[in-house]
Amino acid sequence: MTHRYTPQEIETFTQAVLNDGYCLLSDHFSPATLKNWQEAFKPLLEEHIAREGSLRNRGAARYYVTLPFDAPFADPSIYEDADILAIVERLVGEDAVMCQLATDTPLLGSDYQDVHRDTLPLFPETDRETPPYQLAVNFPLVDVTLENGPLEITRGTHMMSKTEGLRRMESGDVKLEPIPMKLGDVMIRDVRGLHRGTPNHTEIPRPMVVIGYSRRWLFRPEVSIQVPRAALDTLSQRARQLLRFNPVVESLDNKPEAEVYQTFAY
Ligand SMILES: O=C(O)CCC(=O)C(=O)O
Repeated sequence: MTHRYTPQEIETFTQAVLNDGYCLLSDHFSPATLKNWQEAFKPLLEEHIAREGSLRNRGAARYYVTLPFDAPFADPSIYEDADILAIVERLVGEDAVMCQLATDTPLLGSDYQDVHRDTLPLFPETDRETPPYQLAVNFPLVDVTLENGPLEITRGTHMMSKTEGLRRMESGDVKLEPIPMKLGDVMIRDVRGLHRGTPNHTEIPRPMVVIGYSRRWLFRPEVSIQVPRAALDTLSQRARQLLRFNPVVESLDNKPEAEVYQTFAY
């Protein structure tokens, strides 16, 4: 896998995540690849809504759908991207794991979510934050505009308690900023940064992929990637290393009744 960015640029992105809580890599993934994902995702979203649409656990008309570790989504050009992994390793360690492959999709009728973080603090009794331990690599399957539900995110709140982050929002020191993204753009974010989903005012769903990478010792029972045994032999050394703590399954056909990741906002 080849790098697009120099080591200095990789360091700049890494520092942005450490300081602001996120960075953006413009025009990073091939739009043609993502259009294939978009086509393959449509029936998965429909099936998901038919199966558990009534749960509405992400808010009205907003769905969290796990992607199967199968073509086209089990794509090393995406999850083994050299630049992204270089940034991920600097943030959560060379022995990082990949623990989540999923999507968030607001539809017409969706609303503002409550401002939240995607993880609990490691040491809640101290009110202090630590270096990063869980990252989301987010990229949309359509262009994200101000009309179709951009993620709104705050800078710097990953390094303070939620209470303090909300207080600074209240006082105006910290602002929620909408992040429009083109197909191909990638955001790497520390999931502790305060953020929220916003309404999609268009008829077209706005899927945002989330690939989770974390420290090797972090256990989030809500997320995992079921790796089909038959795929194991086709994986690179790097992929096997990244996926090493995920369950290996005989078949991807036995889906759980509902998404396991129901409680999501902390
Ligand atoms: O995809 C989005 O717009 C945000 C969704 C989100 O933050 C969540 O459901 O945790």
